Amino acid sequence: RATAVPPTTDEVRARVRAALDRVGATVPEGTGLAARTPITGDTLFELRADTAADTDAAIGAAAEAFRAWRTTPAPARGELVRTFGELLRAHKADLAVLVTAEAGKIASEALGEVQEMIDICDFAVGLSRQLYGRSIASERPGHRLAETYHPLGVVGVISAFNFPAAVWAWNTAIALVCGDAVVWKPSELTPLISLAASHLLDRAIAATGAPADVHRLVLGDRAAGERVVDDPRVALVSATGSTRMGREVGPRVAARFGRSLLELGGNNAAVVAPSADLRLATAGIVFAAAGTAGQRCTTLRRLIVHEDVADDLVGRLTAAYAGLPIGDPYDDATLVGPLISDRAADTMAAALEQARAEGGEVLVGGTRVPTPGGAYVRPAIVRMPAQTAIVREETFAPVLYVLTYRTFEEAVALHNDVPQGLSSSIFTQDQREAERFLAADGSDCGIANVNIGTSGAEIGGAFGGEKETGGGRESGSDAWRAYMRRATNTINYSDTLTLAQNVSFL
Ligand code: UN1
Repeated sequence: RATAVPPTTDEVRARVRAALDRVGATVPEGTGLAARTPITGDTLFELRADTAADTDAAIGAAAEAFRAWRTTPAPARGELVRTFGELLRAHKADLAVLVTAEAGKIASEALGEVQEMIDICDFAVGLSRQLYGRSIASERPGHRLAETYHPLGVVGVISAFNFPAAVWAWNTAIALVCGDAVVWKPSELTPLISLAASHLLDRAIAATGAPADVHRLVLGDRAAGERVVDDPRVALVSATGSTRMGREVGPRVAARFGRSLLELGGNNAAVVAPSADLRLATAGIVFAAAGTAGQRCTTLRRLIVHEDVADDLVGRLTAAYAGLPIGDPYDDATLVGPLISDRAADTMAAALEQARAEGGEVLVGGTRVPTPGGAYVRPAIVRMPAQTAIVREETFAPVLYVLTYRTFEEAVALHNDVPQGLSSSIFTQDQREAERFLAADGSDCGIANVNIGTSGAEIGGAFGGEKETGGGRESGSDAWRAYMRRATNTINYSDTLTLAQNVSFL
């Protein structure tokens, strides 16, 4: 399929400037950080990076703001998030322009990312009147047991390039209604969307009279993230990124008895059973595997298909892949934009080479689309003889490995036999099989779906995964509890002191 020619760097810069102007955000010009676009691979602006002292000061200011914020009534905190959500609605298109410029997402997915931000604000506003604790039956007469949820402190949010704004919003909207202050260290690959989103929150803070430092943005590289991770004033570190990053962050935060919430790698699979509706499965698989150019943590990376339907399904998938429009992510017709960097394209090429060495056959894609700049690749489907070493790894690019199975037990065993545990799905019309996939001895992931792909979760559910994915849960359901501290209260309203467990003393 003919590819849409990407715009020039000057064209991208002009769009970005206009979007930033409409939002009202200014770019701190200086040195230390380059805002780049994967659309052409070039630099858009040189920015001033925050120093170590700036980072420490931001954490200190947030800690100070927390002291006032924690006693602001939760529904009043919700008012800040409601106002922020309205600004997001008004600037949805502007933010999407920036997401496309820095992360390379196609237009509809960039708008979808901003929609997730709006949705989580709505959720958080409702939550601001529902931070419920339990009331518990006491074993003693004249006593009452209850639990109270209190604000936790400063939340450090470390976010990744691929969801440069939504994942921050999940954390921040919830943390703010929970009475926490937030220090945000975004990916150094996406400073402009961070500046814009943070500026809109600052506008909401000013409009509602919340403490100015209840949110602080820190722009910098890995060292800035490390300061957030190691600072004892940061009560919770919520970090999204690679398993390698999480392996460092988790123990460092634990060493100072801080809390961490980790959203790390995924190696998500779909099982396709003989009864599956293959038309629906094809659509679900193509979006999950090739959408966002394979750069979601929920991207479908492994297909475990019953041998009776494998040829039919693979035929449909290769045909769909051959027609995927690749190129300018601002063009509405494009479905696959650029990878984040040349390095990502090299990693993809190396993975395909290893897959071949391990007996794999590339059925479609895997090559680079020639463009003057930017890393545009054709999403690949690779048939594998077994779940070899490369299949067990997360390669952050559009590579879908196909494995076949004979029995359901074999499919589940293959499914769970990877180190990661984020998202999973089964395509089947057999209800027993669907339920077995969702049961205790079925999928071992934090997300398990039926007749829908692995990616594109709604914000209403808790988001996160097991094993090397890190165990954290963000976004909806009761994920808010991670952002608060729980106090258990025993109240004696009798005139006698009764000890628990029938202990007698004095
Ligand atoms: C991520 O890739 O880090 O479920 C988050 C999804 C999106 C979020 C992905 N709602 O694909």
